[in-house]
Amino acid sequence: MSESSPNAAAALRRILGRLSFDLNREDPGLEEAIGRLAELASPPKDQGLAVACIGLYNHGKSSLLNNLVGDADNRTFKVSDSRQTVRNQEFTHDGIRFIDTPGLNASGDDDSAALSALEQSDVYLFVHKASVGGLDGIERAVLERIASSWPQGKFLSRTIFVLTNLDKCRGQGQIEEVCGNVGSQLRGIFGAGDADIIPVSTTTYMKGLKEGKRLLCEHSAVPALWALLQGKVQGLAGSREADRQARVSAMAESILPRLLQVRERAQQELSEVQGRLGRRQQAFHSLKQRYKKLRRRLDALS
Ligand SMILES: Nc1nc2c(ncn2[C@@H]2O[C@H](COP(=O)(O)OP(=O)(O)OP(=O)(O)O)[C@@H](O)[C@H]2O)c(=O)[nH]1
Ligand SMILES: [Mg+2]
Repeated sequence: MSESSPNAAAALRRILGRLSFDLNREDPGLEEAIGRLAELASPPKDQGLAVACIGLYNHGKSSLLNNLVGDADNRTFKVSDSRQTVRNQEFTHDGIRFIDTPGLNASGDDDSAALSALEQSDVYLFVHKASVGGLDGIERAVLERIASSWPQGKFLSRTIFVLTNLDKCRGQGQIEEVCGNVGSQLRGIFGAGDADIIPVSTTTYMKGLKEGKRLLCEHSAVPALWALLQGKVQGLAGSREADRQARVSAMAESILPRLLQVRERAQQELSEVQGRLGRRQQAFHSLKQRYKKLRRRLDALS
């Protein structure tokens, strides 16, 4: 399969052009995977680098994005204690497109909005509430899904794990413990490589911004996160297109075998239908011959 990888997307398009039946009935989820591939293969033109923010609902994603776009009123991305963000929302600041997403697993198992935001983005912020401890089962399942379907290293090197609610942690001891736990959970999921993990307080930053208190802002660690994010964004700018193409190839390569199976089943069905048609044509032909014979006999009688 690997030798076909550069042409996998082209092969996929050729096969898709010939299929004309319900893909989902044949292979549930295939249609969605192809949709995500199509999005990735044709990104919106002339738009800046994108940063997507994902995480469980109510963990502080929208608050964090408001911090990063410098909105002291916390209004650009809607914030509330009940489930707030229900679809992806974008805002461009300082040349970066920030994408907010609905909380993971907030509506059953449908995390497709958040996962499609990842496909369209260059850098990811994975938000987790530090005060609840390590990553829970849902967060780990989403990360495992990403780890198994993305090229190795791609996700981890582009992601910053932001631990919010730093202000609610009981001292430095608890913060270090949570960072350590999350770090080892991530090593368990992604294998090698250390993740960027940074604890912040979005409420402290907001307060500092409103009251013009620089030290409070620094204490929130949001400026440190901003510097880390800028470094990642700048580091990626040059290799963006090559990275995207590598992702398209890898995704197409994982979809291609599934499509080939669907095509094989379709071909089997087609040859069965053709066989039935052939047998009917033969039966019709011999009926016609018998009719002609009978007709000749009748003509001879008259
Ligand atoms: N104390 C404290 N509260 C925070 C922090 N970050 C967010 N919050 C609060 O947590 C609640 C949820 O914040 P949101 O930013 O709306 O969370 P979200 O992840 O976007 O939530 P959904 O859009 O519903 O998925 C709000 O009441 C925020 O004020 C933080 O660092 N410290
Ligand atoms: Mg939100």
